[in-house]
Amino acid sequence: MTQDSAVLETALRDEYQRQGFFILEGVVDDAAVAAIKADIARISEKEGRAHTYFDRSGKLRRLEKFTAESESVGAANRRILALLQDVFGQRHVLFKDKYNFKPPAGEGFFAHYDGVFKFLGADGAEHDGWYEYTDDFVNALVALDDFTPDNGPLEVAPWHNDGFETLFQRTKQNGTPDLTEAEEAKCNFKPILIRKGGVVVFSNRCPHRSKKNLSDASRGSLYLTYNAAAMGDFYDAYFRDKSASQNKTSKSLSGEV
Ligand SMILES: O=C(O)CCC(=O)C(=O)O
Repeated sequence: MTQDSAVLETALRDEYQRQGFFILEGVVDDAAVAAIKADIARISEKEGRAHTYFDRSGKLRRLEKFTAESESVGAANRRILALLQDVFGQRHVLFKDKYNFKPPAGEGFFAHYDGVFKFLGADGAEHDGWYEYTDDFVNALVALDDFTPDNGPLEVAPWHNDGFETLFQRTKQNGTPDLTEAEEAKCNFKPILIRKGGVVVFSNRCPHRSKKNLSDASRGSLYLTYNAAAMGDFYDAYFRDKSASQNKTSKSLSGEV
């Protein structure tokens, strides 16, 4: 590690501790972005694939659980793991992976935390969303297209650094992690206008949302979510439980149409 990179990593850690997120441009180069998009297109064409979600107008909205099927996503995952190690001084493991397509006119996402909901498991018992596994998650969003004011960029607010029950009380408590309108109105959201190849690292406790894509081009984003390796590896358990969940509400979240 050079002195310059050590200074940068300390600044990023301070920023994360203050507001729950930081932005880093130029993490993934253009060739790697193109390779990820090509792999995702290939995987999304697999007939009858599980972990594939459509929006209410039938547009492809999201793909999940694909890192093992893509060399390029695997490389991005390793790059992010190294970044988290440098910034937080701690080893992380992948908790979940998703790709949001956001085609032209594709739906936005209501303001929400990540993982703060209750679900009815296959055992018929109620479980605490992601907190069923552990209680601290870091998202890395890799922008695969430039985020512009028109294409429904991610908007992030400083984190609510509270535990599950306090966060849960601020949600609609309807099987999604969506915030109530009153709580959303209290947040100071910032649109993240990063360029393709940039990364936003943010806590699952940061309220975030996005609007519909009003541009005429798709806006792809890869989300890799991590937890500290010391807490365990929950990737397979998470996807097994998500598939078995008896919740009737959307498992890929919804937003304004
Ligand atoms: O990609 C977006 O527009 C926001 C996605 C989001 O908030 C989510 O998938 O949790």
